[in-house]
Amino acid sequence: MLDKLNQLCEDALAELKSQDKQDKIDTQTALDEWYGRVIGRKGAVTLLLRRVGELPREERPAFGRRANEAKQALEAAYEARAQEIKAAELACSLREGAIDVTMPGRPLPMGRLHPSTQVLRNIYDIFAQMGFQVYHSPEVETDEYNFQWLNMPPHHPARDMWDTFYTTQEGIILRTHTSPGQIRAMREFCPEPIRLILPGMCYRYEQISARSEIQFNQVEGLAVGRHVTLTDLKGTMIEFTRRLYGAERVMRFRSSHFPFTEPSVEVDMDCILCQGEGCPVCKYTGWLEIAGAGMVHPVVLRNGGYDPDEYSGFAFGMGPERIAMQVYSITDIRQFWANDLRFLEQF
Ligand code: FA5
Repeated sequence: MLDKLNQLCEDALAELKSQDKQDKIDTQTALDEWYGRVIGRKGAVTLLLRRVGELPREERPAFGRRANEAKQALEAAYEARAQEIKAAELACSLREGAIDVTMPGRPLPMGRLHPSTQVLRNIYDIFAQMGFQVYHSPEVETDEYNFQWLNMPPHHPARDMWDTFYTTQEGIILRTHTSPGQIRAMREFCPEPIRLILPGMCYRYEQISARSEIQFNQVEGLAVGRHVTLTDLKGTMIEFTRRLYGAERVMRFRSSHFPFTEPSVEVDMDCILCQGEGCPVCKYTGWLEIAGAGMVHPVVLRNGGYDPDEYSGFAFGMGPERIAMQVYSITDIRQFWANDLRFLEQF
């Protein structure tokens, strides 16, 4: 029985050390299987040890000693192999998960400001230097603010100038221009003097074309106080256009009509593309319109809370997308909301 024990022990250790590819014990699962088969509760060595009672009494102590030695040797061999397997697995996972720190990184796509936002911010900066604050008013408006208090009662023919998006709620519309903000600002600040710009989105139920969108930004300007004159409006517009387009560019006032200003003008710049010579963009006139403007109508001043005998004011409304089109020579306004990266990445 002692020989059998020695043989079992020798075979088990040899199996553990075997480098033969097929028999090699190189995973924890294979090692556990070996353990169960050799020294587990039903392992060959364990079963043999239980048969010690079959030996003659005098042989039992020697067998017992040898059995202990064998068991300890097998346990130690098991532990050593388990350590080797663990180290090999760690080395393998380090090798496979290795990071090549010399590899160039993946470029992160950087967002940027929309061209309309860039022009808007440019406009804010210029007017801020002239003492104008930014005032926001709602995009969803009432008929009163958008038309009536701007001197356009129901059925006034001038309403046709602004093709309107109506909502299912009576009297609630999408603002067609930023001018309703004039009334809101005046009512908030009256009787204080006012110097504001009112930027934001406007909506018109218009035929979409290269020059006209159904949604676009406007920047309204409003100055109210004692002795505000048309000269102040002209000086402000000249200063603004010089700062935006450069000192060499020419601006002109052309008489016009808006129900909420009297007198009313259109502000034109000499065409950036042909330098005033005449081209298809300026329809061979040499001029491009950038804003509507005028002196605030007495009725509008009164609707805002100011006495027109004491106070006067000027107002203007410009389209930043049209301005951006001139500055960057963009030929189609539809590009602004088309979400085409090939267009947006150019700014
Ligand atoms: C107005 O909207 C007046 N409220 C402007 C105003 C304000 C006049 C204060 C007097 C005093 P108008 O409809 O012309 O005016 O629009 C003003 C500017 O908005 C235009 O010069 C243009 O730059 C821009 N704009 C108008 N319609 C569109 C459109 N469909 N798409 C893009 N921009 C537009």
